[in-house]
Amino acid sequence: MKPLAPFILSLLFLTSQTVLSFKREEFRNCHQTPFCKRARSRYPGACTLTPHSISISNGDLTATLLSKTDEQIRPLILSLSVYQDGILRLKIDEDYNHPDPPAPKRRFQVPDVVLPEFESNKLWLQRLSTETVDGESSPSTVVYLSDGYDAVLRHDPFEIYIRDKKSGNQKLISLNSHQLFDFEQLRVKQEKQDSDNNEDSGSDDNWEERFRSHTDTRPYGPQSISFDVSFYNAEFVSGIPEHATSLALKPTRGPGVEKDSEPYRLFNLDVFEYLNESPFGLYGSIPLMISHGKEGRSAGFFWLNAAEMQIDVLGDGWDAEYGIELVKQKSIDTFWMSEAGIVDAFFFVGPGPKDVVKQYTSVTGRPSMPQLFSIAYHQCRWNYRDEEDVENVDAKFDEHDIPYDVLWLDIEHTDGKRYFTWDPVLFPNPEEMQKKLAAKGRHMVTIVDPHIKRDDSFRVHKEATEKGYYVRDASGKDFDGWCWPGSSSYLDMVNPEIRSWWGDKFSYENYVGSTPSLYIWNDMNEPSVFNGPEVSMPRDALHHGDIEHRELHNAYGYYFHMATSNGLLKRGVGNDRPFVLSRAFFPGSQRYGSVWTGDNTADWDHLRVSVPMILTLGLSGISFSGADVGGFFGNPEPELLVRWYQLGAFYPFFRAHAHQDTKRREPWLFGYNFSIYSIQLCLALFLYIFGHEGIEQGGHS
Ligand code: MIG
Repeated sequence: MKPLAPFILSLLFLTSQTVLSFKREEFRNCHQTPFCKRARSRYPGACTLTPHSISISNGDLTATLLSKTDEQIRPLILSLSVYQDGILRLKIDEDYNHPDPPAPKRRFQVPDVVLPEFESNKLWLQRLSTETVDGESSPSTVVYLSDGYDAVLRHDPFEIYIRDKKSGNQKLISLNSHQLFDFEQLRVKQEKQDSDNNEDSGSDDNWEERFRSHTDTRPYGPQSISFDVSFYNAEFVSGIPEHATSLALKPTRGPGVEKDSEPYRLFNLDVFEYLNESPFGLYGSIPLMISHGKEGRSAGFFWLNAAEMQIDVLGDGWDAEYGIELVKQKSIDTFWMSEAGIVDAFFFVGPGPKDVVKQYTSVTGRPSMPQLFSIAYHQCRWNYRDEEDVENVDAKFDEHDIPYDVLWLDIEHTDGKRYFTWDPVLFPNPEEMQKKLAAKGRHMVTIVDPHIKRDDSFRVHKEATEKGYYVRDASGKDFDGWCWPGSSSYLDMVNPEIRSWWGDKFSYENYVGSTPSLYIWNDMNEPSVFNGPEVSMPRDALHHGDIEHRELHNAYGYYFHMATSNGLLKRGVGNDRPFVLSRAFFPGSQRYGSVWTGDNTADWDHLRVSVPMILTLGLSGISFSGADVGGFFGNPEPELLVRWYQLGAFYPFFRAHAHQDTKRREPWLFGYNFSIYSIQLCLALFLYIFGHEGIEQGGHS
């Protein structure tokens, strides 16, 4: 060894230690998140709301919720709607007709997720019956849900539940059984209140909050919603992706759980080097939970809300510390907290897990049929350097007789991270490059991210600026954040006009150098903002219609994915199915393409956790997903890589990918070591192809 080697080695070790670590301090925990901290300190029994003026309107049950103790608060409007196949929808929102004080604006209700055709499944309620359930002192209003089930609104204490008529009216699933429900109403700051400094309104914490160097202004005060949901006779609960954790969700509160344990967080974030076995929020969010119990019995709960959410799974006996024995029937209790929005929740009766998924996807859509090529093997790397590199990699697959169908180009292929462009030196002939691949039946995928380089010579930026298409900061200027291209702005994709304009950018005419065999990859759409709070957009940024970013954060990536996917459909000519891979996701993303689990690591733990992550996505409607084969960060040892190929062959979306700092790892580069495993590799690929042919012939139902 040369004398320098140990030095370099230890240097490498040190840098890998600093690079390869999750930066916990960059992200908030529940305690640093005021709404989460407040909600978690609430006591069972605290909710004093009761329903009044219960009636039928437009085929729904409607009621007004009034507080028994606080006359100051505005009434809330509750509605219950019933849909075919045992689906109950609950909405609770402000009463916008209430005069004194009036709600200062409408809260955000997520559009474009529930399928328009779902409304035609509505069963128009004809009558309500009132009964006093055995052993209770207050009446309940009961409505028909399906032949097997009733939906019940108990008046006092206020509770909503579904009961199973066939099992002697046992509860199946319920909301607010522990009276943890809370709904913080919108307010505007009043000078007087501010100087009063009384407990309710005086504290400045209500109007802004700080995290590290960032200040988040809250012009409408705190506006969070929280409540408990119970799943009866359940053995475990799953769902609420995306977390790098087990399929059955472990309790986050209660006996035996560490005191400072975090709830499962749903907040789309660009998490660098995520941890295995963590409730930490990752790139996408689906607030759907599925319970599972004896005899294969399942039920589901879905809260359509795009604000930050935190969810506690409460361990058996969690309520003991409050000294109240509340529930007789065995249940798994959960506690849901969201920073903003409204209650728009769906209950699914099952009875099997498959039925729950079916019910959920009847609301949010079935997965779209993938392009046939996209269920084959994909070869990706950050980055294939230039056209020659592409040609060599492509040729090597043939030389070694390894099947592959798609070659990917990451951000370095662009001209200065201006998406829809090509680096003129490295990729001077993109059409020819794609045509060569296409001649062998292969496809190419290029990356298009949502941050737009603020450069007046870049047409996309120029148009977006002129048309006022960017998300604005709290002061009303185009939001300017730091990302790959440097100073960048972000398109306001919640606006359909902007989505349509974006879609046009994928025409062959606009995307110069693209051909019909080119498809798209959306990354960084949480959105990732390098210098923003928690590496994302400030919560007080403003969208179309004065929606605060905090209200729709988790849906931002969904809208970007949707706009891109519709853009590919628009370019026409045989492209009847889009293929767009997205990192961020939300309920409904399954309609627009596939997702992957982001920046995993080349270690055995990440290989293992990819399985529950992908299964959880599948249970949540996103059946077309995968993890980076080989692990994104770090260099896999040959056995890990081979095992990852073997597993990856069974991922619905099967793509090898690697960070730019890693060693090249195309499968033929491993010489003797790798060839020991190559028989297994061939077997894996064979099983994979065989499996997919089965799917192809079996067709789609
Ligand atoms: O911050 O485009 O997850 O797959 O290779 C890194 C470069 C940005 C993150 C993606 C990864 C991709 C990389 N991107």
